[in-house]
Amino acid sequence: MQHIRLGKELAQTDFGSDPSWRERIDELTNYDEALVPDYEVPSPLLKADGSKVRSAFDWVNFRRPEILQLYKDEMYGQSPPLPDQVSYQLLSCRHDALDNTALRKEVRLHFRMRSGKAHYIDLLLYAPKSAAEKPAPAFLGLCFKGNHACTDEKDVRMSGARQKDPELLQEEMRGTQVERWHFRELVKAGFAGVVACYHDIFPDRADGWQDSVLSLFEDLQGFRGSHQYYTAIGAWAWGLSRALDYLHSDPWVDASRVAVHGHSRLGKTSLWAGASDPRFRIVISNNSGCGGAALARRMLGETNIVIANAFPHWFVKPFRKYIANEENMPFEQNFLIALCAPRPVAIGSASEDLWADPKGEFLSGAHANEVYALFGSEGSGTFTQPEPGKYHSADISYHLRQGKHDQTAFDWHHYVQIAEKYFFRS
Ligand code: GTR
Repeated sequence: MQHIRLGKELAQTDFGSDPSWRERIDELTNYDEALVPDYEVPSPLLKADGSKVRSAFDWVNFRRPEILQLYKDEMYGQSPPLPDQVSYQLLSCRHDALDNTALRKEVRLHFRMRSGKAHYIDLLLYAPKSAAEKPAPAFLGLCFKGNHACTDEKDVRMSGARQKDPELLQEEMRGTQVERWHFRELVKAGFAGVVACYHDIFPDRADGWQDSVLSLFEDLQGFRGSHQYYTAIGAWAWGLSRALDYLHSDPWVDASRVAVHGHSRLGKTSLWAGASDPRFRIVISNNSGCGGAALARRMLGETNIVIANAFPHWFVKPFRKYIANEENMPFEQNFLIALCAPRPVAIGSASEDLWADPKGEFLSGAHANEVYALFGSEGSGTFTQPEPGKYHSADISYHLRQGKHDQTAFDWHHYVQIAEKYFFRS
């Protein structure tokens, strides 16, 4: 297994800013199921002292906090504190949005510190017209290209400026990711849809620290790479929680029925947000892959050596000890799904997205079943990966869409079905 040997050889190398290592990614990557090493998926129920969790009480009060702490210390970082002051500013409001089928508002979340430091995040929110009388359940997620890319409405404010990428702020960017957001269909189905741009929380680059919300709490001038305690993924998840705080004050939204969703690196983020903040009632991971739903030990597609070097700001420094050392991680990504128990989790994969290891994404859900069982739930109820194109709906849902790495209408249909089941019918 050449890819594993090479990984071990290079494990101690900090690729830093040397771009030449990227040429070795192919050599470090395996896509062949036959070359998946023998691995054992650890049980989230097994405590550090070797004893086994036997009750939901034990899980909630002892084992769950232990795993959460492990993830904070070794992977996603600590949850940043609350700012000294939080306030909300209504930037715009329309009752005739999306061809007069929806309500729409833009809200700025202001964070201020006594030191004078300040940061803000802009939310774009669509809701069904009925939400004016009766608050609607919502889908909340972060986007890659600015709020203006998620809608075809031209008067939506641009966001994402903290990334300092002029391309994001060009008029041509408007409406380029409409399918990923599905706002018109969500509103028709009775849901609100809420988005913010992840760059506005932490600009997604190794030196994004000083422009991130984390600089409210620490002087990060000139800092780059991995931090001992904080991460970009942790900051993005924190931003989702602050957006949820806001939704509690918005009369159009029922904040007790919010599904958090995200695609790819933002799927890793939605899983971490859902795992660390139990107020999210449904947790959706779309093509989240390595560092998200995919089991690390399979080492199929992206692995720790690649992700930790390509995106050093996504994980804390201690995560580096698991580079080419997946088999010795004291946790596995089924633990991340288990942290959401017994809330519904939906995992979406794509058949051509081997980089994200669809089978590994499915299996992490199945290997969380034993934790769901403590709550009287079957979890996924199966260890057999559903056929491509079929929706498997359970407390841990799964589907394998035919096609590439993306979040499409096919994915959305499943997520909407699941939200209808849990938000409208139970
Ligand atoms: C890739 C990265 C993946 C995934 C993806 C994305 O470059 O290796 O882990 O997060 O980006 O976010 O689109």
